[in-house]
Amino acid sequence: MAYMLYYWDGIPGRGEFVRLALEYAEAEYVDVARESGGTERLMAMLKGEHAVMVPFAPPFLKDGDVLVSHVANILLYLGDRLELAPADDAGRFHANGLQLTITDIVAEVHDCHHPIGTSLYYEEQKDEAKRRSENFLIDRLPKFLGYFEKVLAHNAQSGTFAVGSRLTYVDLSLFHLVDGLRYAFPQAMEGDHARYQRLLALHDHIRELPAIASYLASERRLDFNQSGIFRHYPELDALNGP
Ligand SMILES: N[C@@H](CCC(=O)N[C@@H](CS)C(=O)NCC(=O)O)C(=O)O
Repeated sequence: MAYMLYYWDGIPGRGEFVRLALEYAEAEYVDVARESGGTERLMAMLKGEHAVMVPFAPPFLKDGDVLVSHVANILLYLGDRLELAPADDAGRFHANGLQLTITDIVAEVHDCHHPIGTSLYYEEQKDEAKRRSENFLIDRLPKFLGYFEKVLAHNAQSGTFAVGSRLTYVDLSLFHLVDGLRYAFPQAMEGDHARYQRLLALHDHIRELPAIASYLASERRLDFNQSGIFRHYPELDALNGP
C-alpha cells in the first residue's frame, strides 16, 4: 500500500524532509494535497477524520491504520521501514536526535521572517524580523552548522554520512537544510566552503545520487518560494557571513 503524505500544496516546506526520504528509497507514496480534492482531505484529517488521532499540523503520514505526525517522528518511522536508519538503538536514537536538532534550526529559520506571529504578515513584523535574522546569522547559524560539521567529522564509520557507515534520512535532511539556507540567505551562506567543508560535500553528494537527481528534475519537486519555511528577503540577508 502506498504511503499517504499530507502536507500543504505549493511549498517544499517541512514536507520536503519526508519527500526526500520517500524519493530516495523509491517508495510508493501519494502527495495527498497535490491531488484534486487533496487539500480538503488534509483539512478533514486535521478536523479529526482519522479514527485514532487528530494531528496538530502537517506534515503527517498515513500508512494503513497508522498515522504519524511531526517530521522527526515520521522519519523515525520511515527510517526503519525504508532502511534509512541504523538498526541498533544507539544509531536509531542518535539519528532521531540529529533530526530533532534540524527541527530546532528549521523553527528558528521560520522565526527569522515571522518572529512575532505566524498569523501576521511579514510586513507587519519586518523590524523584528531584521533583528531576529541578524542574531540568527551571527550567532545561531554558525552554531548549528558548526555542530553538524562536527558530527560529520566525528563519525569515524564514514567519511561522508552523519550516522553510521551508510546514508540515513538525516543526510537527506541536511541536504535540504543547506539547500533552503542557500535560498533564504545566499549572501550569508557564501564563502562558507572552508568552514563547513564536510556538510557542503555531503550536500553535493546527495544532489548527485540518481534517485535524488531524478526527483529534483521532476515536477514533483517544488521550488522554494515566499510562502514556505525558507524565504528569501534580501533585507534579512544583510550580513557578509555568519
Ligand atoms: N513540529 C512539527 C511542526 C509542524 C508545523 O509547524 N507545520 C506547519 C507547516 S510547515 C503548520 O502547518 N503549522 C500550523 C500551525 O502551527 O498552526 C514538525 O516538525 O513537523
